[in-house]
Amino acid sequence: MTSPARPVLLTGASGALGRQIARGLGAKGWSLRLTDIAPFPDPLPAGARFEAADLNDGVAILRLAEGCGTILHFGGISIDRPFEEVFGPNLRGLYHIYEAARRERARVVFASSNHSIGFHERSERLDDDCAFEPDCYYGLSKAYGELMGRLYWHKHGVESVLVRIGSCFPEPVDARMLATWLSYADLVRLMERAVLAERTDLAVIWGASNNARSFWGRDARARLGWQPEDSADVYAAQLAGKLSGDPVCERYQGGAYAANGYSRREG
Ligand code: NAI
Ligand code: 15L
Repeated sequence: MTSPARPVLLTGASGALGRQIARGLGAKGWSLRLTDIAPFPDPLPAGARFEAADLNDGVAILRLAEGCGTILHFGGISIDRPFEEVFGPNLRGLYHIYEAARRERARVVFASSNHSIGFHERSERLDDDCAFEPDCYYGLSKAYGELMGRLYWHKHGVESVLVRIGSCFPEPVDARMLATWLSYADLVRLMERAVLAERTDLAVIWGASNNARSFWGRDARARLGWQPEDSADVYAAQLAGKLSGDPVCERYQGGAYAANGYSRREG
């Protein structure tokens, strides 16, 4: 079984996706450093250790990253919240992650989000070079994170895999997720490839399973050697009619996040 040469740091380890990644990569016997502001709720995998830290604490992040070859950055505010809440973990915290990566010559795998492009209409099929169209302050922080990745690539040669995750849950729950769903198993396989790929340079990946109704097209997955194996299509009969009833939500890829607080007057 292939293991990375240097330990992997995982932020947001106590969150929904962090726990899946810790379990999946831990089961491969990888050396993992897990961190989160909240305690890790599961039994620690054999090769893992956990240390609590706040992403706002740059010294702690630098220390946690010492000797690591990859940082899987999943920590921070993960939903639509007011600017003041998003600012510390997602903007300042992101800077701490990239400074640590520069010091360690480590690769960053950043959990970006479809909400960085959420104001594209659902009728559009987007490639990885589409314009950012954030649909909330949270989505804006993900666009900032991707731009931070670009800055550190061009200026310092820090590699980044920028994963625009759609909807990563145990299963899709509405019609929109027939396009955006990413299975946990596809997520873990993507993380494995993002760590093990010999070179990624600056790679943008659409984090979705193999969904026929996807809004998204070309990306850099071939460079990583990743292909999703699951699909939301098997839920189509059950979910196709499960719409929100809100025209703004249904118009835009970001759905409810685009609609939340929407006050634009049409015409
Ligand atoms: P989550 O909210 O379950 O996990 C985020 C973790 O970050 C939590 O455990 C939380 O304690 C930690 N955290 C928050 N503030 C922190 C701070 N100041 N310092 C250290 N840790 C802090 O979210 P989930 O669903 O696991 O998402 C993980 C990442 O993936 C997030 O960055 C999210 O934006 C991104 N993502 C998730 C999607 C999904 O469908 N689950 C879709 C798109 C992106
Ligand atoms: C996200 O970015 C969130 O982290 C997640 O909770 C979902 O809301 C997801 O997007 C989505 O768009 O379904």
